[in-house]
Order: sequence, then structure tokens, then C-alpha cells
Amino acid sequence: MALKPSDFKTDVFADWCPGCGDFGIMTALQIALAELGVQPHQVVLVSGIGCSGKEAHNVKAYGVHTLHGRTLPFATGIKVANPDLEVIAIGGDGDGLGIGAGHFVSTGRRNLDITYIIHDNGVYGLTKGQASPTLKLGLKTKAIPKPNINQALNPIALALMTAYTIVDEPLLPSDIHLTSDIAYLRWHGKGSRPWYDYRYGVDELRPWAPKVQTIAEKVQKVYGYFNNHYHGYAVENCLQIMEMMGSLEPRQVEAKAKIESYRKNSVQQTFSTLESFGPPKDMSFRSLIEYFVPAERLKRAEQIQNDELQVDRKSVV
Ligand SMILES: Cc1ncc(C[n+]2csc(CCOP(=O)(O)OP(=O)(O)O)c2C)c(N)n1
Ligand code: SF4
Repeated sequence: MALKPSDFKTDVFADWCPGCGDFGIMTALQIALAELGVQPHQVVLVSGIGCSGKEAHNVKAYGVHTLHGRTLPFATGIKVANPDLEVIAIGGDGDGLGIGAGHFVSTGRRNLDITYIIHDNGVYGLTKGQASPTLKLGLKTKAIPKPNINQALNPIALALMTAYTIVDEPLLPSDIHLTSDIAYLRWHGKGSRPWYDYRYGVDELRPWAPKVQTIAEKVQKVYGYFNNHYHGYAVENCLQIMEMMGSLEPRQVEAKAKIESYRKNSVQQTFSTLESFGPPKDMSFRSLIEYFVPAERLKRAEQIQNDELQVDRKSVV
């Protein structure tokens, strides 16, 4: 009998933080299992320690919640003992690329027929946000005293080098599966410093509009969420996708026009010449800085010691 995604739910309460991306990965897995046409007894989930590791409790299948970093040896053993099982290892980026990095490489080399899902959030989530191997250089989390001094590891490149056959990062889903009366769509952004500081282009949003429309016709309520940052891109992107769906209220049309005019003016400012600000060309560096930076702020800047500064080469054009 073909099963639905909801047949792969369990009664276990998923205690992730509201809005955590782990919910989306769990639902995507339940959908994928239904699409594969497998039965719960044919599937084994092997999970590591971390927030992500809890997923083995929330997807109906056989499950082993293993030790930190040891998902892949467990998964290997299960697959070798019973090759007919669909074996899926799941864990965090800390679990798989920190403590479990050796297993990540060795398992890739063996190229077994297993699936490995990494919840890559750049931090050790469960233990409150320490830097994981995929945290980008220069990013600061609440659990580290200074911005990250290490280059981030690229899991896709590492997987390709160590012979994983199919390596993929989730993007726009090809199909829409609805499992409840409420739909929650989240556009995470894909910047790098930081990743949520991202302004979606209209061309990137356009393919979403018919999908959101289809969803809206089938559920009672649709919530859309863009990550916001001090640039305020989320507001603009929300209004853009609503406009594409023809659902802007007059006040929202007004707000969108205001944002567009603000953006246009700020782009113009980018192209202003130094002369247009007034100071003569022959000013010394010091007086030029004094011209642009308020005195109080300059005084505070001068108190910063050299060893407290970090220059990121990538940002120097
Ligand atoms: C051998 C061992 N070392 C350290 C820990 C403490 N610990 C628990 S979860 C975790 C990191 C979890 O981070 P990640 O794997 O990225 O998963 P997330 O919580 O972000 O999903 C650590 C270090 C542990 N449980 N076992
Ligand atoms: S700490 Fe982070 S990874 Fe863990 S449940 Fe909360 S949001 Fe998700």
C-alpha cells in the first residue's frame, strides 16, 4: 500500500525552537520516503547527537540515536549486515564534519548505497552555538567571544573529493506536498556574510509565485517568512512576491513604491563622486576622515587597539 507523508509522522513531540530549519528537513524526509514508496520497516534512520539528531524520533521508521560523530560507522554496519534496508544517516555539521570528519571521508571512499543528510547550520546548535567547521570566517555567534578566525570547510567539495556519488544542496522544491491546513514558507537567503543578509532578485522570486498560489488554494492560511537584516530586504521581498500573486493591498502598494524610490536614491548615492560631498581634492587623509566621521565616533575609533582589529582580505576591493 502506498503511504502518504503523514504516515511517516510519529507521536513524539519535536522540541526544536520555533522556526528551526530542522522542521523543514524532517517534513522533506517524510515526503521523500512517501515518494520512494517504501514502508517504515524497510527504512533505518541513524542519527547523531545534536538538535538534528532528534529527527530519528520524529520520522516513523527504525531508528538509532547514536553517539556524537558516529552516525556513519553505525550506518555502515547496518547496511553491510542487511543491504536491503534503506539506510539514512542524519546529523549536524558539528557531528559529521567536526568530531565525525574522519568517518565522513572514510565512508565516502567506501561509496556504500546509503544516504547522509547534514543539517548545516554553521554552529553546534544543541550546546548553544559554538562555531562548527562550516561557520564562515569572520562570523560571530553568541557563544564565541570574537568573530570566527577559521576558514569554513566546504562539505560539498569535501564530499565530491571523497567519492560520494550524488551530492546535493536543497533548493526550490520541484513538487509541492501539503500535509496540513497551514503552510509556512521560509526564504532563508543565500548570502555569505552573513547568509541571511540577502536580497532576492525578482527573477529568483518569480518561479515561487505560482507555487505559492497553488499552496494558497489548498490550505486555509499561508505564512511567508524572509530572514531580515538591517538592510530591510525582507519587507521588499515580501511585497514583491505578494505583488506577483496579485494580492497587494493599496497601503502595501504605497509602501512598495516608497521602498523602490528609497532603493533608487541609494543606488544613485553609490555613484556620487568625492567632490560632490564638498571637501577639496587636496585634503589630507586625516582631515578627509574628520570630514565624514563625527568627532565623537572618531575619538572612540582611535581608542581601539591594533590587536582588536581584523582586516578581511575578501572585503578589500
Ligand atoms: C563525545 C561528545 N562530545 C561532545 C558532546 C557534546 N555535544 C552535544 S551536541 C554537540 C554538537 C552539536 O552540534 P551539531 O552536530 O552541529 O548539531 P546541531 O545541534 O547544530 O543540530 C556537542 C559538541 C557529546 N554529546 N559527545
Ligand atoms: S538551537 Fe538551533 S538547531 Fe537547535 S532547535 Fe534551536 S534553532 Fe534549531
